[in-house]
Formats: sequence, structure tokens, C-alpha cells
Amino acid sequence: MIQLLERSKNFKDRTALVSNGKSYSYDLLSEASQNVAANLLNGKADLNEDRITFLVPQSFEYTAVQWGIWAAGGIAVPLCVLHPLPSIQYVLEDTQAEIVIAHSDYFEFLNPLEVAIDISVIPLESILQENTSVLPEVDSTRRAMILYTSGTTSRPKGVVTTHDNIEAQVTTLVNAWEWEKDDHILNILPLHHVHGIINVMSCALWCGACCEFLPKFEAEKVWEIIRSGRLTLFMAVPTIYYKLISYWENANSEKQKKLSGAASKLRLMVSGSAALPVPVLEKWKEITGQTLLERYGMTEIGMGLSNSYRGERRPGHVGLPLPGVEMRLVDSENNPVKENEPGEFQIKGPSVFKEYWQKPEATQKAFTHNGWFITGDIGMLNNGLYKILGRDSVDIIKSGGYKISALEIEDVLRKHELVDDCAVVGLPDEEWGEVVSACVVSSQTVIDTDSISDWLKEQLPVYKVPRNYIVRKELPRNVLGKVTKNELKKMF
Ligand code: MLC
Ligand code: AMP
Repeated sequence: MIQLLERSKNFKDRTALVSNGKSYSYDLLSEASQNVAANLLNGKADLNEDRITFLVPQSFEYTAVQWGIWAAGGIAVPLCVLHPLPSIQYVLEDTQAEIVIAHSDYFEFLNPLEVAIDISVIPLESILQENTSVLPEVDSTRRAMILYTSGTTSRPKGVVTTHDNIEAQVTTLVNAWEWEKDDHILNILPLHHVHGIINVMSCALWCGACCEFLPKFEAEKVWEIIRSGRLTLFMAVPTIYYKLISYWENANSEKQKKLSGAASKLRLMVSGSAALPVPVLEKWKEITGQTLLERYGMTEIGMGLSNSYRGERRPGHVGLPLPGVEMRLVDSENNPVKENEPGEFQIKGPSVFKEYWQKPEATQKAFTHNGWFITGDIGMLNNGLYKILGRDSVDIIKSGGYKISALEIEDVLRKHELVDDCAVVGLPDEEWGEVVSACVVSSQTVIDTDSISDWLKEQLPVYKVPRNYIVRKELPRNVLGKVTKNELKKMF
């Protein structure tokens, strides 16, 4: 948000980002973002909330583009570098963006869209070229960012946050987890979701701290960086801790000691985006001495609940509301529930998003009449701390920390020539939390599910592609004809 640009003046030659082995100061970041803003404005006074999409890998340039869009008065829409063309096209069309800023690696990939939907691909280099312009006064109540998230509808919805929303999301974490300017954090998370953008990158830049990018998660590289001793903070999804533990377990005992010793020195390690299995928390504590701090969040609200930085971090719990976050736990009639009774989390406060992009009905449905955001997450207060029990919908799957709509996958899968009908569920999995699994109805008795997966990978991000298939003559249904997904899960 624009407030970050103003604050960066306090940090001048401190290192803001480490990217591709190079360090970049706050001054350099600010200068690059002003060039981006001037090039985007190209004579205009203000972008006035034009949606500016960008397909740029995690890097100094990513952040410069994000800040530049904000400085010019635009709305930043980061695209995922791992997504196939139809997923990118969907976001470009939904936001009605006119341009996409792209790293040269993606020119050829984007080429078909220049013809199909008349989008202009602007090379990253040209948008970074030196330029000056008078920058607009951007009011902090204006829209700043759109992130796409799956829900109970088939296609992802664009979650719109204002500059003020983002400031609230950042400052609550900075306060709760005692961020300071000498912190150094590694970002291994994708930069089209709040975990990487807000909790890691923006919190660091708010404080004058350093955010180091590692564009692709690799357990060995992450351990190497932990061993370097330069990190003070680390944040990841449970799957990443699972993968780091597996790497540690395969190392020899001498190496294990070194890895453990290095990890024990960080001041804080956080897990979130999906339930942290207690065995993972316990194993991590055993090998590093670190009790992972688990917190709960959502694209629409930033972070909502967190275990304590200085006090108790209870396994299997997500703690208490963060400063500035109002939270209530209610039954189906929106009446508060008692301790130890399950209810749904509802959230209010300055960090809660403004709207779903151009979906007024969906936005209205997402809030109660008196302004509580309905999360769809079920939890309970247990002995003074909250615990997440699950979701109110079987159609939402969390895999590797990504939120996935079963309905979206079903809609695509039904278009395959061998698929007459299908139903998708998430099956519990130690490593991924849940794995996407599909029951296919087909007139063929034997079908090549690998070829179905290959076909799906051209339409959907790889983490949405089913890992397990069963083929049946029909789907289990109740008397009303609705697929009984809990029954289906048992069939796998
Ligand atoms: C990938 N693979 C999967 C999979 N994803 N298998 C099952 N389920 C999945 N979900 C397979 C690939 O097909 C491949 O198989 C192998 O795993 C390696 O693939 P990869 O793409 O290289 O995986 P990797 O880089 O290891 O990815 C794991 C990960 C990634 C954990 C780094 O999933 C990730 O970045 N997750 C974070 C998502 C995130 O940021 N969520 C936050 C949302 S915000 P093969 O056979 O080809 O080897 C939010 C709010 C909040 O939730 O509270 O924070
Ligand atoms: P997303 O839409 O990608 O932002 O995902 C948000 C969802 O992730 C929430 O609604 C929860 O279902 C889930 N989530 C986030 N943190 C946790 C956690 N600590 N435990 C369980 N679920 C979580």
C-alpha cells in the first residue's frame, strides 16, 4: 500500500530485498517504483484504480512493480507464474485489465492472449526504465489490490483490499509478533496470496527489515539459508515444515546437528494457511527446539487469530484474535455459542476486505446484516484459546496451503470426452493436508487417468489436478439427488 512508500524514506540505504543473490536498498526500491509509476502514468495524472496485472517472478522487480502501481493510483493484480493460460486469462478478463506487465520469460506464453482478448503485454524492462512524473495523491481509502481466491462458487473471486485494509493487516502482525528493523525473513511462498505478500514481504518492508526471496521452494536450499545464520524469522505452510522435516530425517547425524543448531537460533517460526498437524509441530520442536506459532487467516481478512508470541502456543489451537480484529463465534442463527461448543468464525475490523471485484451479490452474501464477515470456518473456544474444527463446506479443499474449489475442478473435468459426470473431494493427507481426488463416471470401463491429469494441467494450476481417481458407473446421491461427498470420501 502507498503508506509503505512513504515509510521507506526512513530506511534509505538499509537492505529491503535480497533477490537473485543481490541486495537492494529501500532507496533503490523507491526509485524503481517511481520509474514504474511514471511509465504507467505516461502523461496521465492518476491511474484512477485501473487494474494493472503483472506476471513477474518473486524478485526485486516484483516489488518495484507492485509499489509503482500503487504510486500511480492503480490496483495491483499479481498473477501466478505457475498458472496455465486459461487461469491467467480468467483473471485478465475478470478484472478487465488492459495491460499485463510481464517478465520476458512469459512473452511467448502470453502471446495468444494478445490476439484472443486484446491485452497489451508490457515488457518488465520497459516499465522499469528511468522516467519521472508528478505522482498523484492517492487516498488510503482507495482500492489497492485484487487477489483471487476460491470459494463455494466454481470460479475464483477477486478479493479487493484498500490501502487502509492492507495497512491494518500488516500492522496487527508487526505489533503481535514484534517485528523490528533488524529482522531478516525468507520468502518462499507464492506472491499472489496474502501469506507471502502480507505476512512476509509487506510486514518486513513496513519495518525497514529485509525480505530475501527464494523463488522456488526447495528443502535443501531453505536449510542452507537457515544454516547461513542470517534469518531471524521464518513463515510457511504446514506442507513446507513437513518437507523440511523429511529432508532433516534423511541427513546424517552430523548434518542433522548443524541444521538443528541453526534453526534453533531464529527468534520466531510461524505456520499458517492450513491446519498444522500436532505431530508436525511436535517433530519440529524435537529437532529445532522451536515451538511453531500457529495462526489463522484468510484472503478476505488478512490474519484473524494467533497464538501468542511471548505466551502460550498451544498445539492444535490458533490462539486469540489479533489486535484490532473483532471476532465472534456463532451458531446457524448468528447467536454466540458457549465455550466448548462449535460455531462459525465471523470477523469485523479494519483489515477486512472491501468487496469481491464486481460481484455485489457475493459481497452482500459474505456479510451478516450488521457487517460481520462470514468466514465459513468452524471452530471452538477451548480452555481460553480457539481451535479450528473444519469448514462448513465439503466443496472447499486445502492442499499445500492452497484453497481449492471442488466445483471448479468438476466443471472442467466434465468437459473431458471420457467423463460423463464426476465429483471431487479432498482426502486427508499427512504431507499436503488434503489431496484432490476425483470420482469419474464414464461409460468406458478402463480409462487412462494420467492422460486426464495431463489434459487438466493445461486448464488448471497443477495443485488443483486430482492425485487419486476412481471410476464408477454412478455417483453416490441422497434422495434429493445431491452427491453425498462424505460417502464418496469413504469409497476411495
Ligand atoms: C504439487 N504437487 C502436489 C501438490 N502440489 N501433490 C499433491 N497435492 C498438491 N497440492 C506435486 C507436483 O505435482 C509434483 O509432483 C511435486 O508435488 C512437486 O511439485 P512442486 O510444484 O514443485 O511442489 P512444491 O514446490 O514442493 O510445492 C509445495 C509448496 C506449494 C508447499 C511449496 O504447494 C506452496 O507454495 N504452497 C503455499 C501456498 C500458499 O501460499 N498458500 C497461502 C494462501 S493464503 P511430481 O510427481 O511432478 O514430482 C491463505 C491465508 C492464510 O491461506 O491464512 O495464510
Ligand atoms: P485462503 O482463501 O487461501 O486465504 O484460505 C483461507 C482458509 O485457510 C481459511 O478460511 C481456513 O479455512 C484456512 N486456514 C488458514 N489458517 C489456518 C489454520 N491455522 N488452521 C486451519 N485452517 C486454516
